[in-house]
Amino acid sequence: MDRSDKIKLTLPKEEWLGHGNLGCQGCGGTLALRYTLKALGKRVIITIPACCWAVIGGFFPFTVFKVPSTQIAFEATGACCAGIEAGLKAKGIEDVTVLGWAGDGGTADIGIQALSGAVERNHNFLYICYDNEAYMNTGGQKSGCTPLGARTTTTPVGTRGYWKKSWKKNMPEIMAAHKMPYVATACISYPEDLIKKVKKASAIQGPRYIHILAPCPTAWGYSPEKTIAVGRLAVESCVFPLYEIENGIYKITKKPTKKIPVEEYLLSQGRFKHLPNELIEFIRKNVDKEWEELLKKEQH
Ligand SMILES: Cc1ncc(C[n+]2csc(CCOP(=O)(O)OP(=O)(O)O)c2C)c(N)n1
Repeated sequence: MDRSDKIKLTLPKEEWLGHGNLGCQGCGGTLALRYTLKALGKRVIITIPACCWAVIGGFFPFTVFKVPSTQIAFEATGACCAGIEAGLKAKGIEDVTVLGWAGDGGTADIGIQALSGAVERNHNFLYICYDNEAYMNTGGQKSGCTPLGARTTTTPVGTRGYWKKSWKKNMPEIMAAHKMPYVATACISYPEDLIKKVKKASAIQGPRYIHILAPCPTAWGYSPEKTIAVGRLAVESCVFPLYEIENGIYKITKKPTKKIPVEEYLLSQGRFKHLPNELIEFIRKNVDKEWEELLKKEQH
């Protein structure tokens, strides 16, 4: 009898990733795929472009994947998923989830065209972006999903304040504008919520999109054991709200009982340590405004 026979588990027991992955200590992206596969089970084919996960899985024959996976060019996740889906259809196979698994750079920047095209053509696939808010595999360069104010290797601070100057690209809203059947956000700090959404998405026909916040200790500048806590701060400060959009209907899945101050989230990480008070105040106002807008969308 192992420990899990004695305690009530809230997460599926099955693991579809083996031990010994090559992720950094405290990698949020690694948890994101681990939980996703717990939700999907073994009937899945994963498409992974250039990103941290192209490395984390390790090399054949030592790969941690216990399910089929393909690695393709950085920009091609959407196109590859569409091709796999067409192939499965031609063979009459209907019980396999086609999963696109890409970082925020591969999704919001270089892969957005292939993703948008595949969604517009109504392919039957699940696309998940694990968002660590920069190009981490190549050293932490800024992406379209890097939040305003963050220090990255291409937005260094130095004496001149070259932090990221533009607001984070809102991928869930961009995907929702495609009028697809299911769009959701999730965070690795709330695995039950994440798994519920992946399970729900896997039962829906057509294109589906989930955006998972996956904190990265290496580039965000906090110690590895704080990954879960940092993810919680993002959600509880409303910087990264958890919600789903099912056929255009918004539902917030986690409303913080007590909204924590935005600066508590920002100052938990080295990448925001340089921020002057005025900029923290500007970010706070925008976070509050976006949260109010989301609450209104939920009511309609
Ligand atoms: C066309 C092309 N440009 C650049 C690269 C180099 N490259 C490999 S991974 C990567 C970063 C990927 O960032 P992201 O998608 O955010 O995933 P993460 O590394 O953060 O997991 C880059 C720039 C590439 N492989 N192909």
